[in-house]
Amino acid sequence: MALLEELREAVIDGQAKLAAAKVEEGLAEDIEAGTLLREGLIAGMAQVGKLYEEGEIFVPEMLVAARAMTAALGVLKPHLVEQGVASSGKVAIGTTQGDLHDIGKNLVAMMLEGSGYEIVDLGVDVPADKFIEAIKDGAAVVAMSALLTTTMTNMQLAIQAITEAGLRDKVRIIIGGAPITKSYADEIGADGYAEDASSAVRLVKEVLAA
Ligand code: B12
Repeated sequence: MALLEELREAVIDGQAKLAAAKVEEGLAEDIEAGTLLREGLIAGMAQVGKLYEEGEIFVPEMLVAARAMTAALGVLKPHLVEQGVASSGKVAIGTTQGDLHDIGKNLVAMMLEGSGYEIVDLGVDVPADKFIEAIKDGAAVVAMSALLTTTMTNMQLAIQAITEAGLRDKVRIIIGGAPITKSYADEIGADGYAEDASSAVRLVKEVLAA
C-alpha cells in the first residue's frame, strides 16, 4: 500500500511532521491503527536499524528517525488504546541504567495504559533504587526495557538489588527489548518476557494472575 510505504519513508528520512500527517491520513482512510504501527512505523524503524548496521546512516539520522516515530506515535496513541477499562494494577516501567532507548518502552506503556493499568513511567537510564522506590510506592509489576547488549546486564543487577531490599516477593518483574530472550529472562530470575507491546499486555495479566 502506497501510504504505508510513504509512512515508512517518512520515519526513515526523519520527517516528523510528514510521519504524523501520514498516520492521520491512514486513520482517515480507515487503515487499522495496528497496521499503521507494525507495517508503517515499526517497519520503518527496523529499516533504520539495518541502515545503521550497514554504515549507511549514523547516530544523528537514527535520532531524527526516532523523533519522527515519536511524533507519529503521539497521533496514533488514542487509537491504539482501548477506552474505559477499570484500573487493573500499578506498573512501573523504565529503560534500564545506561540505556536511552525509549520508543519501545513508551509503546509498551501506552498499550498497558490502554488496557487499564496505572503506569508509573520512570523514564530512561533508570537505576535500581528508582525501581525499588516504585515498588515501595505500590507498583505490583516492574517492567524493564533494554536495547543494548551492554545494558541488559543491568536488569540482572536491578533484580538483585530488589531481592536484597527484601522486595522480590512483593512484585512481578517482566523484561523486554530487542536483545532480550525468554531464556535470558529465566536466567536472571525475571517473571516473564514478551517480544512486543501487545504480548506485554497479555504477559502482565498472566504474571499478576500467577
Ligand atoms: C532509534 C535508535 C536509537 C535512538 C534512540 C532514540 C529513542 N528515543 O529511543 C538513539 C539515536 C538515541 C540511539 C542511540 C544509540 N544506539 Co540505538 N538504535 C535505535 C534503533 C534504530 C531503533 C530502536 C527502536 O526504537 N525500535 C522500535 C521499537 C518499537 O522497538 P523495540 O525498542 O525493540 O521495542 C519493542 C520490543 O522490543 C518490546 N519491548 C521493548 N521494551 C520492552 C519492555 C518490556 C517489559 C516488554 C515486555 C517488551 C518490551 O516491545 C516494543 C514494542 O513492540 C535500534 C535498531 C533496532 N533494530 O532495534 C538501534 C540500536 C538498538 N542502537 C544501537 C546502538 C549501538 C546505539 C548507540 C550505542 C550508538 C552510539 N554509538 O552512540 C547509542 C546508545 C545510547 C544509549 N546509551 O542508549 C544498536 C545496539 C547494538 C547492541 N547489540 O547493543 C542497535 C541495535 C542498532 C544496531 N543495529 O547496531 N539509538
